[in-house]
Amino acid sequence: MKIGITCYPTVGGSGIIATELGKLLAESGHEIHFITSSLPFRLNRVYPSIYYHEVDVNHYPVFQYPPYDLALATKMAEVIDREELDVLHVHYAMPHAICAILARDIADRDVKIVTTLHGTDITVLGIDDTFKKMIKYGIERSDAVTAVSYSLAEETRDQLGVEEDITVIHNFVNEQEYYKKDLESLKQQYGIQPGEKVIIHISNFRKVKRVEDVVHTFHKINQQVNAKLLLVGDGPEYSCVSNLVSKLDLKDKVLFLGKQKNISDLLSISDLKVLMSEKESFGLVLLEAMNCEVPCIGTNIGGIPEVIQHDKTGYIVDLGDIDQAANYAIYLLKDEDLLRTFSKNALAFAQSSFHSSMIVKQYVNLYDEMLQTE
Ligand code: GMT
Repeated sequence: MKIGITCYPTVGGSGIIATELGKLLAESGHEIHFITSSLPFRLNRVYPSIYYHEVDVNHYPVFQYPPYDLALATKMAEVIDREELDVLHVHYAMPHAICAILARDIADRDVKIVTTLHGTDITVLGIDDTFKKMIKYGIERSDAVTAVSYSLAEETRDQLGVEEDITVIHNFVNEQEYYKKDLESLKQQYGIQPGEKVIIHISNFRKVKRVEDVVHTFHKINQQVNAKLLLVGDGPEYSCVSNLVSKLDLKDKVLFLGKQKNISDLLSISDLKVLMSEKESFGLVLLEAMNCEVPCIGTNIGGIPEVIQHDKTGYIVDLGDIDQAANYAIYLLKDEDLLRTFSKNALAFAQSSFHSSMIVKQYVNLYDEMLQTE
């Protein structure tokens, strides 16, 4: 098949999924055309059957705002015709599905449009009446729609009144990259003492991630377990979080690592992952952790309970319940046997339910079904 892929190419779960999917599809013999505003950050080497078509937005002085969406639709239409695409798979309804629909109208040949919903377009934009109708239109005019969790599919139906089928295809990780490595020396380089436990949080520090809850949870854990907290990522809440760390006198215990590329190395030196988000359609970082044998504590929100098996691979707590999160963490971190069991369970669950080979097959089956129905 010849498959076009559009996503936000910068750091973020949806961009990672779109790019890794393209790479795996190319490995299994399909021809992939990325149509994006910049080179997807995970395309870090040459792949013979992957092509990249850059969307360039002209900054004519007459336009008050650069027309990115129209430039994208034009580029999509050009690629559909020139490369004879069978499928155009877009990640995010807003604006990518809308652009794809416009491109299909402009192009001379037909193409099947698959839209994958990742969360923010539904859980944030879907609440905004300005965009609601537009997002619904994008979903209804796609040939197939997928969501990364049952929770997101249900929320889409509830919020937008969409009646079309939404196929749930969970996220996956690149197992070649996410596995537990022996990196004791890295621990020493970070000043982590032997016997000290490592708790990790990775996010883009948006408000919805509630990183302050992570710090409060850690504060309680640290009163009973000798531990360090690794905070990975950067974003709007960074300075609030940093102030809180100082206020709680945790500066020696919390390491702010900023944006990092080799996340699996950091996960490999971690004992527990904490994600206290108030919105999370899936929580790809949890799956990354599980593949590196790290149990997780997460909130009872969105897709998180589909990823964490409570009392087996980690624990689920109510939103904002830092006491419960800390109690579970202390209980787990104090019991080496239980911690080892949870680590093994986490890896086993990731492999049995979210393995990339299974997930990619689900996308290919969907493309096949769509191409067979006229
Ligand atoms: O979480 C973010 O802020 C980034 C966002 C994105 O667009 O990459 O993540 C969303 O998509 C990921 C991949 O499907 C999911 O794992 C995240 O849970 C989802 N984020 C939210 O729903 C807030």
